[in-house]
Amino acid sequence: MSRMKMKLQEKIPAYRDRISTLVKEHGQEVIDQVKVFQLYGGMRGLKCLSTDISYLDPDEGIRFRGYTIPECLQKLPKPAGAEMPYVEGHVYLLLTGDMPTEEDVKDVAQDFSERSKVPDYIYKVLADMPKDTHPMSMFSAAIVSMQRESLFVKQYEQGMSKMEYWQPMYEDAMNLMAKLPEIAAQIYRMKYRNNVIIPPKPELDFGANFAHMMGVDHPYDELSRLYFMLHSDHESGNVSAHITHLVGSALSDAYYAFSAGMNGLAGPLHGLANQEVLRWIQRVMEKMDNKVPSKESLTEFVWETLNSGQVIPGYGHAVLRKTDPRYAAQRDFALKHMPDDEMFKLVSMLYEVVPPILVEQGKAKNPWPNVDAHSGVLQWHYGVKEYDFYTVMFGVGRAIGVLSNLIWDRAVGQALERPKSLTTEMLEKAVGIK
Ligand code: CMX
Repeated sequence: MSRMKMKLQEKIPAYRDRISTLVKEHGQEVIDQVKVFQLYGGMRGLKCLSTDISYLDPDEGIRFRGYTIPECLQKLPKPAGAEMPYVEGHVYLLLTGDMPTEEDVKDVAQDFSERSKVPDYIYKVLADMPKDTHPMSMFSAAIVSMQRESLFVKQYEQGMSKMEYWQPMYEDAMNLMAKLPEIAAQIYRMKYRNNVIIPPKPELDFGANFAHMMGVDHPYDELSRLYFMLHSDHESGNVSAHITHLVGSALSDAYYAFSAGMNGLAGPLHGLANQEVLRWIQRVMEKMDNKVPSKESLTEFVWETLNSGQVIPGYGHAVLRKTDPRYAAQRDFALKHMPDDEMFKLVSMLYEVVPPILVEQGKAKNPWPNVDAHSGVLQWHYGVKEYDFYTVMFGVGRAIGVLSNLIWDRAVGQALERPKSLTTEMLEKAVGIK
């Protein structure tokens, strides 16, 4: 058994006891109240989910198992001479809650490399899809096509105790995570590089192997490690995390649950915003004859977008009320590696121009940039210009968080999710409308 799985096996019983005490002794205590607007307003702010894997503070941003992004970047083990930590170490941290040692990380890396072979039939499925299929549809289809590999399903069919559910879920989740970099990179090469596939190098770490299969040189390996870590988790209420959890609550396996989560990530208000940002930036550049615009003309363009009833992609957030630290981490990377990039200069100018406009417009609760405002420009700089693909990379990162949550869901026996709905008439009566 891997060190990581052993660590989980040690931790799960005490955790189960903690939750069962909480529910048994305090199950009837009220922690939040539902307001009418929340029923129509996407349940915004409603405290009705629980996870210990990450927590999103509106002002501070995300903490992974209690660690801020700068703390993770500093404390997680790194490959020799590298700037960014191993993704494998971040997986260990999210899943177990403990900062990994070098040995722990090597063990996860070895485990991933043994699980990384993608079944050949996946490439047949992808090759048969129409050429104009969106890469996120290909990604989701590849994941759900592997559902027949699920160990959870096989063991469930044979009959298994509820206490054991987490074990095959762990196997499915790890098998899936290990295969995603190759699936993503091959979708890219199939679609945008004339189907010239670069075979994996299993001796490389998660991020470096992805960069290698994409065919992009250093420091794209560093960027990939950073990118996957930053996109891994954002507590439980965002669409991709919540769907994965919801579908998993029906005891659907990791393949069904995660592909459903990816279909949610593919929405323009969620993960697809990173492609929308690039599309929008391209429109600005085209309008300005591919030169960085003046602040005045950029201001005009931002207002034009707003006045035509569209959102400024990459700005605003359902929970955050300050600049997203994931944006800040990517900005630090750009300042170090590509300070003179024209598009980066434009992104920096947007950072100055957009927030005061959104404040003046007075609608968005958060005028500051989110993760998606910066990710595309870094990819573009290293030649990954096919922005339809960006959400797939978001998905590879997001897998780490949502699949870790799915393992814990089964470990603590999270129930089938089934909230209650009311009719409009009932609501009108409840508030006294006759
Ligand atoms: N540009 C223009 N208007 C915006 C805006 C933006 N970037 N962000 C919010 N608003 C508007 C909303 O559309 C809403 O308008 P209506 O009242 O007319 O419906 C109003 O401001 C209030 O919205 P909010 O409460 O501040 O934000 P929500 O929680 O409803 O939505 C989000 C959050 C992210 C969907 C929204 O800010 C948005 O559409 N941003 C642009 C898309 C984006 O960047 N998405 C990526 C988010 C990160 C991720 O999940 O990947």
